Amino acid sequence: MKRREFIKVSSLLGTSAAVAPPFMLGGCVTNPPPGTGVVSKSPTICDMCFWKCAGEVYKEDGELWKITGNEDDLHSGGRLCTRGTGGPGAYLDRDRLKKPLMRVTVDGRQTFQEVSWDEALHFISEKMQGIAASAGPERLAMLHHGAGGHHFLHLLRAFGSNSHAEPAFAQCRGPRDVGFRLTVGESASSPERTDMANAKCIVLLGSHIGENLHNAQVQTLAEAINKDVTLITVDPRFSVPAGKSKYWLPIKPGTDIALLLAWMNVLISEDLCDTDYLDRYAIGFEQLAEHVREYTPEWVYLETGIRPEVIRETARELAKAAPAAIVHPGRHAVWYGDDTQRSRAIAMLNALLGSWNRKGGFYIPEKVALPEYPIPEYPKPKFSTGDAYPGKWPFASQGVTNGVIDASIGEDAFFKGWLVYGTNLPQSIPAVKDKLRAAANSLDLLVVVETMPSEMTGYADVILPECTYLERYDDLRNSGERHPSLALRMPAFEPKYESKPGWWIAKQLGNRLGLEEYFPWQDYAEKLDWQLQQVGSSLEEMQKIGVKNFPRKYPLYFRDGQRVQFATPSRKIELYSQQLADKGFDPMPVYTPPEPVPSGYYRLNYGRMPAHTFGKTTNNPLLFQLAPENQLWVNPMVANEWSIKNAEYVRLASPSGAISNKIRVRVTERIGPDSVFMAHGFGHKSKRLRLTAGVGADDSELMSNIKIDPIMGSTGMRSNFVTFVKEQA
Ligand SMILES: Nc1nc2c(c(=O)[nH]1)N[C@H]1C(S)=C(S)[C@@H](COP(=O)(O)OP(=O)(O)OC[C@H]3O[C@@H](n4cnc5c(=O)[nH]c(N)nc54)[C@H](O)[C@@H]3O)O[C@H]1N2
Ligand SMILES: Nc1nc2c(c(=O)[nH]1)N[C@H]1C(S)=C(S)[C@@H](COP(=O)(O)OP(=O)(O)OC[C@H]3O[C@@H](n4cnc5c(=O)[nH]c(N)nc54)[C@H](O)[C@@H]3O)O[C@H]1N2
Ligand code: SF4
Ligand SMILES: [Mo]
Repeated sequence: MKRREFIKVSSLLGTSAAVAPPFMLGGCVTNPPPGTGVVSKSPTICDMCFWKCAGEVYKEDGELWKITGNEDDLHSGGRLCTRGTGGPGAYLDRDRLKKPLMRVTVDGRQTFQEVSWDEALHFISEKMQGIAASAGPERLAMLHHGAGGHHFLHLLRAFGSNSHAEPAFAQCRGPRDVGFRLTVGESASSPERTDMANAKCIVLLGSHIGENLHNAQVQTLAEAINKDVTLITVDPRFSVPAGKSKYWLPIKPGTDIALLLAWMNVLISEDLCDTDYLDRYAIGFEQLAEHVREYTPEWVYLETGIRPEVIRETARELAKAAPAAIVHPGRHAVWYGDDTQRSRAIAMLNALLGSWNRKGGFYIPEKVALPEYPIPEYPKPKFSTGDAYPGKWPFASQGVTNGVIDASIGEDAFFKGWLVYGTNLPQSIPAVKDKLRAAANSLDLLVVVETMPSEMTGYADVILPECTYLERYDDLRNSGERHPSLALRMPAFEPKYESKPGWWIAKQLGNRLGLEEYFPWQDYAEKLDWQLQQVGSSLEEMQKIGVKNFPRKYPLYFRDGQRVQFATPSRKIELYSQQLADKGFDPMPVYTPPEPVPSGYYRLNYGRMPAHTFGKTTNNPLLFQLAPENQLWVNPMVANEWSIKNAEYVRLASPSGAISNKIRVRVTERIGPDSVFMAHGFGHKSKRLRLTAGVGADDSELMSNIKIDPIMGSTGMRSNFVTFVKEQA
């Protein structure tokens, strides 16, 4: 077996002109001089994050001018966020991958060599066939994130495997979705099905909407604030929404379950629950009442630091507003390893308020009934992803990234090959680099499909350059939400360099693998047109309008007294979960105190910054100019103790000895003295990301103390501690 060295994707790639494009002045897209040129526009779906806002790409004389929101798009309120407006930077980035690259050994040293598409695809299909013949197609797994991954999932399934995992589950919203499913039988959806614009009271529990810039959510929260919603923000940090809240509850990190149980205690002991709703729809109320009896506001105060009268007052505010009350499910829910239980507590609290599927609480999402293009049935795989880690995480409803990675290490590893699409695992999974190296050494094939020379590409056998979202068709957007709609992403430009669209790459591989019948269309336009014709539209129409809104077929909320079957074993909302009890877990959430902060250390808090999406946009030339680096929030007392000045650079160290890149300090009262805070996505190591390489610190590399949720396998990341290593002058 060959050993793979980590290769820095280096100067093998050609460079393009070093001049800034004409519209890139001062970090934002500027208007061209009036009256010049011919302006045209075409529709797109933004890919600067995963929210999928519909936009319009404007060109002047065929040259990219700007991207704006599509005014008919209810999903985005017709507007793009800062990152969406910076989309041209993704297309123009000089550091983009330009040609397929293959790992070769030259003079005993491994390096990447430019190869033709033919050569790269031939190599991959031979290896895939080898894996299928020797071990079975199921031994090929996919790790992915983002809409474009669908083309490769289709290829994987046609090939005979359904083994896949994404960090959007185990490193993001997995525990939330599982917690809600265990309780109300459904997930909180993406986009989140919160009816914020109609809510009278909203609790944000560690969900920093405003810094977390999911577009429509920010707009509906702003709408609610304009209508005088009672906003309660529970966050140890004075976040953007905390500043707009009636109540800011600076909770002691890791104690949220105690607060949620105390709120339930108040609602039940003061008879403030929606008893009609509970009688009709829920089971386990008596057990819950008994369970939360000990979680009195007085007791919980000692754990959370939130005064008993504030706990009571906020519980009453929620009850007063109910059912137009939302305890927001959050999104990045992987905190302390008890995350499914915390998410369950959130779902249960919403049930006590009667807000699930009620106006001002949660709504029932609806999609357009869009038929799939007819293809033969996929072969039935002999194994599913979970068979690679039997007995672990019984409620994992999707593949678990860490499980797949662990099952790819060693001679006898379960998985023999990986397709990696649109995910930068070295940054998005803490404490994973040694494992990635070991997996890369064990696997027979490791393909990375990317637009940029990310850290992940350094582990590949073959790197395939995908063109950006502005140069390709992808699937129609058809998300379950308030207003069913379809949106089109189409190419505004020919793919630059030798990059290719994902659908083309998947189809080429399919053809080489004898799977032509799964790719019966000539190109993706043909497939999309067929689908659109089935719902009374056409590609031609969508190319003009970009977004088509459809009427709802079903009510947005439960009707009064409606009989409902929930998708749980009891067909009711399960306040008491027999499913969990049967597998040896607590049937109702139990609070366990978080690990204390070791002396001399600070809790590592992290989150989002408005101008960037993780590490995916930090090299974007437009967004780089807006926000070149992340900052470390430090409380003045702590700064004083360490003699650290505002704007000074420091390094951080973890208890296991990891040292971060240097990061600029922002001294602020908005963070307490027990924690520091930074935005995730910086501190890139790949030198070919020439703008962002080495700039700012990476929270992931400081995370050695991760807490895996035993229920569904997610990676709790908030239990990490750091201390300062001062830069020598
Ligand atoms: N330490 C830490 N870890 C985290 C988080 C955190 O806050 N802190 N957040 C977690 C969360 S919430 C999530 S959702 C995950 C996200 O984790 P990932 O999905 O891995 O996100 P990124 O790190 O942005 O990596 C996306 C990669 O896709 C590439 N890419 C961009 N556009 C395209 C395209 O059109 N085609 C292809 N093929 N590739 C493209 C980018 O260049 C980039 O390398 O990370 C999780 N991990
Ligand atoms: N601009 C921008 N927006 C984004 C993204 C992006 O990369 N950039 N990524 C998107 C994605 S994929 C996701 S998943 C979401 C994530 O967005 P969110 O779900 O909002 O989550 P986080 O980014 O983890 O930030 C959570 C907040 O939790 C607070 N916090 C920390 N510890 C605790 C605690 O113990 N208790 C409580 N109550 N609060 C705590 C932090 O101070 C922080 O303010 O953002 C999305 N939106
Ligand atoms: S929220 Fe912003 S970055 Fe995300 S899809 Fe919408 S406009 Fe693009
Ligand atoms: Mo996420």
